[in-house]
Amino acid sequence: PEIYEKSIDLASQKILKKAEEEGIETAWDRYEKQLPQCSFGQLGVCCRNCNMGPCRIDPFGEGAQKGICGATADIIVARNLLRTIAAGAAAHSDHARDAVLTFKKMSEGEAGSYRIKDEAKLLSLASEYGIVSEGKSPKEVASRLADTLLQEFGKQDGHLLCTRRVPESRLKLWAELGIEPRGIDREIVECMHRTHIGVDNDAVHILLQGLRTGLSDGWGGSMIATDVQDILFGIPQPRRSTVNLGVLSKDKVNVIVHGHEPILSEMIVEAAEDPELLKLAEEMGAAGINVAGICCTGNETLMRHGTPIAGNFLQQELAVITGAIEAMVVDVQCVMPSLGELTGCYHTKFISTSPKADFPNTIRMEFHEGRAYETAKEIVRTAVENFPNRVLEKVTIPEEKQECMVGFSAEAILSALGGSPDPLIEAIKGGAVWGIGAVVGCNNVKVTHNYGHVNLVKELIKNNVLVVTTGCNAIACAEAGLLLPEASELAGDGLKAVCRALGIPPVLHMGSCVDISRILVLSSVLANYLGVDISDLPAAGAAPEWMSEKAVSIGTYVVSSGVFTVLGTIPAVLGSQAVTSLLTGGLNSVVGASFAVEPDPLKAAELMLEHIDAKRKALGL
Ligand code: BF8
Ligand code: SF4
Repeated sequence: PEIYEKSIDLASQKILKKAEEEGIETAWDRYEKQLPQCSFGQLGVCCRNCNMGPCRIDPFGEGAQKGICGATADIIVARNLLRTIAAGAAAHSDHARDAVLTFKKMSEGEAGSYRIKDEAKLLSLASEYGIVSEGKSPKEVASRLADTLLQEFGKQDGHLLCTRRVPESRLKLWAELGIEPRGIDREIVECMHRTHIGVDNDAVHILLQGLRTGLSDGWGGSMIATDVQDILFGIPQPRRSTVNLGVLSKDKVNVIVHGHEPILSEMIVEAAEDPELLKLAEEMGAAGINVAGICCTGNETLMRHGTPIAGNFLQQELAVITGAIEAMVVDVQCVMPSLGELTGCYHTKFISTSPKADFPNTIRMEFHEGRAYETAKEIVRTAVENFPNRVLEKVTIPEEKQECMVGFSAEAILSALGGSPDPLIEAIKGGAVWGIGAVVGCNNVKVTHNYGHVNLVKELIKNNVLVVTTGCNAIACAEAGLLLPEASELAGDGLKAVCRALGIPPVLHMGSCVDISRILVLSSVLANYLGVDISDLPAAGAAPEWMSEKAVSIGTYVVSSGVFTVLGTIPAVLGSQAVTSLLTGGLNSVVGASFAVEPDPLKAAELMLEHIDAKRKALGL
């Protein structure tokens, strides 16, 4: 494809051109080499769950219709989907576990670099979990809370406590369906068990476990991650920052934090302000130290400190190709292993930090809570000492950078509304805000980078739909200038007036992908305030360019929570008519919401608007 077909973003196009000129390979080149992609894989009808296989079902009905064990396309597709959900839920929830373990160690004085940043949130969360805080020190409360949260992972009986935030009607429905999540780890393990050869072999039965596992992520793991990170690092509040490759500095040391866990990136941001390292930077001839984020760890520091973001998922390689990065520091998730070879073409040091995640050609600097700040300083020092190795002839930093306004946690949104959801509810009732669109998710080389994100969101705000965003969609929107109050010029008259009155953008950045839990909380608040179920709200979700297993888990819990969701790239389920029609229709009569698949962002917006119209009508609006 031509460069403009790879990305709509000018900065990215410039660096793609540089890559071409330098003969550097990117994800787009590797995608081309994969074509045509395996159609059995695309349809989800290939099974490798035992060593009699691999088995595959002939989608045209001429060849094999059953695997060796007798599994049909329906069974194979459902089992594969369940494993995908399990992997996604595991990624979010294992991240959450590490946050809670850090929190626990902090409370015991074993993680000196961390402290309780938001005591009010600590106390309110503790009381939600039934922990009495009177007469206890904040650290004692934190310790008790950490123990309770850790039990949510390994719980052997009862259900997840987090789900008490859900409207009564929804909780009752889950209980009736038998999908109220139990222990977080338990749901994931049970998925692996059920998909072993000869266990669960009914597509519907398998998928119900998928819904339960998704819910254990959204209302469990992801929500715990968000809450604990807020206590440790603060609840995000509105602030301004800048995004895109142009945030890289030509005269400062550029340190990229890429991955997902603020446990690391928070420390790097702090270390970059250390006088000792700033002095060293000066000695190395640099004008300072510039930390910029990529992917969700970038979203975390953006939301809490206004640290700039260099790009979203498909810009990680491009950032290196600018030739301006001294260190690419990564932890877990969405980090391309290609960065190993790629950083070798430039002076960039590729530093891996998670005990769980190593990559080719990295410098290992394992990160442990006990000496978090010390390690962060060593990492930043490595970057600073690398500054003199920057090769000026190889450096191209695009001038494109865009201002944005971020930091819209549920708490911040409520306070922007004056402390109560009432003004938003009134705006929805009056029709100025026609509905709410939650647009989230990744980039995917199968579609033009940022095209789906930006066009879908623009179409929604044009139609007075207030958009909430997280993850790589949020970064795409920021790059397109949609996260500014001025972007309300692109909104319909109703939304424009509301944004002006409140001084907010028409697209609200709510955080990283685990922070989709903030969207869940917000929808619960609105539903409870109106006295309806989440599925009654004039709201719809979308993931226009999704690719990760985490996104599948997210889609599953969003739909199971009652929100219609449009996917922009096609999931590997079309090989089963039964599974496909359940996901895109049948689920409506089960959980009151379903999926749709629509690659064209304008048509996707239309589907969301139709859904919102129908919900408004049902509410008598
Ligand atoms: O957790 S949106 S590409 S970075 S998976 Fe990954 Fe997808 Fe981006 Fe954040 Ni979320
Ligand atoms: Fe084939 Fe069944 Fe084994 Fe899957 S579990 S590989 S369908 S025999």
